[in-house]
Amino acid sequence: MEGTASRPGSGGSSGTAGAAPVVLVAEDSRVLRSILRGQLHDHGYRVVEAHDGAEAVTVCRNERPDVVLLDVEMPLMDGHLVLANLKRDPALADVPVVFVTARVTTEDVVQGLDLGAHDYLRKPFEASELLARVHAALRTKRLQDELRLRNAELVRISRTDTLTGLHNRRHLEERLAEQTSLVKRQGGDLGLLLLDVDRFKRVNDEHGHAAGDAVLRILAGRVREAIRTEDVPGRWGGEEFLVLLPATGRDGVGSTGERVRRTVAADAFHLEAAELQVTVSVGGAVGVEDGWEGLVRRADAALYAAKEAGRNQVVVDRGGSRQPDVVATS
Ligand code: GH3
Ligand code: MG
Ligand code: MG
Ligand code: MG
Repeated sequence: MEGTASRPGSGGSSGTAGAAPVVLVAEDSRVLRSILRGQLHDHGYRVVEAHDGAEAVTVCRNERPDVVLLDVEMPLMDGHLVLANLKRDPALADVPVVFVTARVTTEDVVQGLDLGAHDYLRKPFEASELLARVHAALRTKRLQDELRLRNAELVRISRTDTLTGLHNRRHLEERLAEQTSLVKRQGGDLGLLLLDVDRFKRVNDEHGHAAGDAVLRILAGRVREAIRTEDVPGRWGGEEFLVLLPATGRDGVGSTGERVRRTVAADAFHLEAAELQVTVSVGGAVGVEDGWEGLVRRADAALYAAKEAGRNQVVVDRGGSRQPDVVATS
């Protein structure tokens, strides 16, 4: 029944689409290695080899095989120990391992499966059974890889603002919490900017909601343009944006806020039916002594002060109980 072993290259391996899937044969018997290599190679697999347990772990790290055929009894490190090592490495934990062994007691099989083995192949074996088990392991690996990709995409979507493509509030709050605890543990600065579009209601009222949306999209691009790659920009709410500024003190917050403000105001926003001059007011704050909620609250108070002072300007919180002060005006 060679028919069970269709050519595995079709449908693409986990790596490059169409590339031959890679099987690691970890087996101390040279004769058996050569038999396995021949049978797998004839059916479209690329075979990498290891002749003891320690080498098996190394080859796994370097070659990232799609399936591992693992002898149980090997010198230096037996198959069970190899498997335990792979399971501890997040990059290798999901590679399906098929034990190849002459041990036939139910106890051995149960122990191997408990350790996280995908399957068992008993020596001596027929080529057809070998190929069928490798093929099944490969199918599992591909499904897992696909699932991981889809999950990563779902995570990305759940953290992205659909209108602007910037991070959304959920992501910002998590990064704020993460950066705050990092600074509390290791010291350093954390800065933050809050931006609010000036007189945005007028844009909606005079040009329609779709034009308002277009303004927010263009604005997002300009904010990105004005900051460093390590800064974290996101949409905090309706027409409010937040930028997290890691390792940034008060001066950096002021100058970055001013650069954002200037970049927004520099050129007209070209919409389909109109050209608009848009400005933002910016509030900045630094420090995590009152938690990220405190940091945001102080930036918000500074933003309010910027609005009060006439809009299109940057105000940075001075910390403590002092009033925020104006860094720059238009
Ligand atoms: P200012 O901030 O300068 O005080 O004035 P403003 O006109 O911007 O004030 P306000 O914050 O009260 O208005 C914000 C407006 O933003 C109200 C709301 O309808 C609009 N808005 C919020 N989110 C969106 C959105 O996603 N798209 C559009 N088009 N409008 C939005
Ligand atoms: Mg052996
Ligand atoms: Mg607002
Ligand atoms: Mg506004």
